[in-house]
Amino acid sequence: MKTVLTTPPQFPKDEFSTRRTRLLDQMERDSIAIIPSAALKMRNRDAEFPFRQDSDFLYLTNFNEPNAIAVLIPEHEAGQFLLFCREKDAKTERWTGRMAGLEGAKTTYQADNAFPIDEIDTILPSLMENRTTVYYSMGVNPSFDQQVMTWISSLHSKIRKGITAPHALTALDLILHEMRLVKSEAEQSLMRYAAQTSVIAHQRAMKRCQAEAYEYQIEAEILHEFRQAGMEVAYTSIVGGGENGCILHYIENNQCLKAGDLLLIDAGAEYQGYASDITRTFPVSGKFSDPQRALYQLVLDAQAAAIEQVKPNNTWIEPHEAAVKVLAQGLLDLGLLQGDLETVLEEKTYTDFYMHNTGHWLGLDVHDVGRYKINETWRTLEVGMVLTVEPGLYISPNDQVDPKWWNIGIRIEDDILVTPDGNEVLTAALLKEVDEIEAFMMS
Ligand SMILES: [Mn+2]
Repeated sequence: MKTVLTTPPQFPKDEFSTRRTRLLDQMERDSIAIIPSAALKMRNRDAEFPFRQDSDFLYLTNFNEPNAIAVLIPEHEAGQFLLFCREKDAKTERWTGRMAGLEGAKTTYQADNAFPIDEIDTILPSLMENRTTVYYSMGVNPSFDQQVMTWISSLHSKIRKGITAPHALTALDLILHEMRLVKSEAEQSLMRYAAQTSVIAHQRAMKRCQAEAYEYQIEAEILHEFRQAGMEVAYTSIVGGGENGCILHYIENNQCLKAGDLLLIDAGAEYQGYASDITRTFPVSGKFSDPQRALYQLVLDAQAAAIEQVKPNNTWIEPHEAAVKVLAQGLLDLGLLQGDLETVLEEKTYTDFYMHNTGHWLGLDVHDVGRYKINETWRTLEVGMVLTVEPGLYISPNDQVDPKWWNIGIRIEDDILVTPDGNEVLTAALLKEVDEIEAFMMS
């Protein structure tokens, strides 16, 4: 059952310079873009969280260190791509690991020039001289907003020398996040590779699941495969048995699994920054009860209807609408909702059982960047976009509902790439049909 992993895909040599050129081409000629790296975050006292680079910064530079700032300046004599970073220092490297340094920034990361980050307050304002527009991600990090303002105002003292300071700030996201939304061939390969590892991890969890195991033990099976492949979690895994499967972002993962319950696992690996995001729900002891099977099949049908709608020129909302329609009709048929389909859809009474959207963009961030609407209208799906399709049903104990449905929580989630012919399910190798799951767990 275990799928053999192919060789890890690599970026073509010019992937990152191509991205920068595409961004530079879309910027105003007399502008400058400033992109800060992520900072190290403290976990407690003097212990840090593992470093995770900011996704915008990573997308443009592939430079995986904190305390760095990338600067893009169209047609500037000092170069179009400048990197401020930490200077190489043997003593620091002894304690905290290898650094690229200024030379590495130029040779390995193709910066036209590199400067010590400690000198940014003097060098960056001079690069902003006579530029009118500054692109950056405003309003995301208040201290960075403040820093940009400080750099600009430091130029005002030079105005009598004939220097002009920038007078327009523009959100970089408008260009950059549209670029990130459509994945290159190389990005698609990386996402396919991350997806493969997640498939193997979910198979392992399914195979090793049994009553009386703890949720964290099943989580450990998932993590085992991620780390075996050298990957990280793209987000904290959700491993929820029985009623915990009804808590959408349950991450305690500390309860004992009971025979007869379902187990919901939402977990995905991250490869070179690219996320995968899979949810499967299956019976702890390998066999669905009748109510579980009925609801599971309904969610599965809703997911199939939604995936069918993922194709170029359909809008973002069409997969969701398809899923909701199937779920609503099914809930009526099973007696969980009353009335007629039209009223249920109009009054959204299904939201008692299905209260989230059917998916999100997927990429360097698990809930990836990119607008869902443009000018108030749902946007059109394009080749190269990647999204999740993840309908679910969550039935909490409630007087209005037959107790046989209580505490059943189900979600089924796959990662879908929009292709010229429709779509490719990147996570298709992971089984999800009722018979397949039962046969696999019993074998
Ligand atoms: Mn998701």
